Amino acid sequence: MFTGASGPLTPVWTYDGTVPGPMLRLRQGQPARIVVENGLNEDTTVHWHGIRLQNAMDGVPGLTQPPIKPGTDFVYEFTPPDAGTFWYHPHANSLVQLGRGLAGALIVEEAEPVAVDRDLLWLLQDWRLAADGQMAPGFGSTMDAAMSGRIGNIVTINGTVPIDQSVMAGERIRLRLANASLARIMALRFEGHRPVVVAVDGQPCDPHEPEGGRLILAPAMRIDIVLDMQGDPGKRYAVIDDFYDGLAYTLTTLAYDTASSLRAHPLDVSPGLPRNPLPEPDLAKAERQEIVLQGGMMGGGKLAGVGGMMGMATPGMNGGAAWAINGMSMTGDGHAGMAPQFTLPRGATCHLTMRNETAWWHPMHIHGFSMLVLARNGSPVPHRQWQDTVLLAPKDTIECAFVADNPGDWMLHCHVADHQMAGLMTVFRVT
Ligand SMILES: [Cu+2]
Repeated sequence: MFTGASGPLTPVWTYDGTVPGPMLRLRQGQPARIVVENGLNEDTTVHWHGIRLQNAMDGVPGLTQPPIKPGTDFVYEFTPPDAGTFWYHPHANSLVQLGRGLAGALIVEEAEPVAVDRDLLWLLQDWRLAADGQMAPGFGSTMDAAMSGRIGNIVTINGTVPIDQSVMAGERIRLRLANASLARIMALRFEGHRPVVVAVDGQPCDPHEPEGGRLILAPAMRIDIVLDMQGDPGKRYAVIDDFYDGLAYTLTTLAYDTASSLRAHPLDVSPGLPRNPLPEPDLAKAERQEIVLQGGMMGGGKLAGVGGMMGMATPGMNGGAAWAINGMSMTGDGHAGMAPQFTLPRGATCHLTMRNETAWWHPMHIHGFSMLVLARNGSPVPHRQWQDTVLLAPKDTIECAFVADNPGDWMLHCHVADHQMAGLMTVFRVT
């Protein structure tokens, strides 16, 4: 019942009976052991998105582990090196399994607690429901696959469509935003407030206000913000997502308690977070690699799929390839026999250029590593930022770097699930 007690029931797939799955809280540097039992009627795995862990625990079927068969289990054991906001989801038949609800948040707590009044998390999910509240059919349709992916018609926060978020004047909130949608890109604005970005994809950055006050959150990305609640007691302020032109909507509303402010003056303590132990790229000695994203429908833009496109030559027909990386289409989800696109010697710095030749947006996700983002379209990026999921606008070129310190075969793919399934996926090897 995403829309409240009176709304229709929507059958979903769950971890431990809830959507989203249970919020896992781990401690930085402390070993974790998580047993996954597969109660589905199909193979699954769990990918711990953004965690730099041993390859065998990365959860890609056929590449890093055998799939978890129905009625069997698999034990994931890893020690998270980085504190921050992460999430978990299946990496088998992802489009359907993630789209039907399998996702959860994973918080790795800092060794020393961060000084805020409240620590909140919004796990955002986007659903395409039919009028009767049932999951709309047509997962993997040709149209979705070759265009913007399966964008839905209802967005939930932690499993419900919320009307209000109760807040107190004067409090400082750490708000962890995680986009677990299949395809929806979001641009969030907090009316009357000035969010400060303190971490992206779990990795702390220099605290800064986002350009134009908009937080761009593509599928699989996380942004931690610090919000000083400077609104007036008793008032209400909208949180608006206006990424798609003409399709802005109010995601939720910050509803202030009528009590007077907790503080006479806003906190002047810097909201910065302690850095994680990421290896520093050595750009002077870097191995250069380039991946080129190709395919999709002509035209493009932020959103298409309604009218006008029928009758064109259609890539992605019958679940085939609609996309390619360097001329090669790896389709479906993780499977056996995925040959690496390139190989890096262990310890080398990789200078990776990603060039989007398509007319569509792609959040590119790297497994096992966090990448230092260097430049976008030739210009250095304004804030020193590490990301495991980097959003490329149509025709964008992004340069990043990372130290290949973790051996294994790792995936690099678009996190629009339809795009990944239809060919926007590759593998690289660290020996
Ligand atoms: Cu994509």
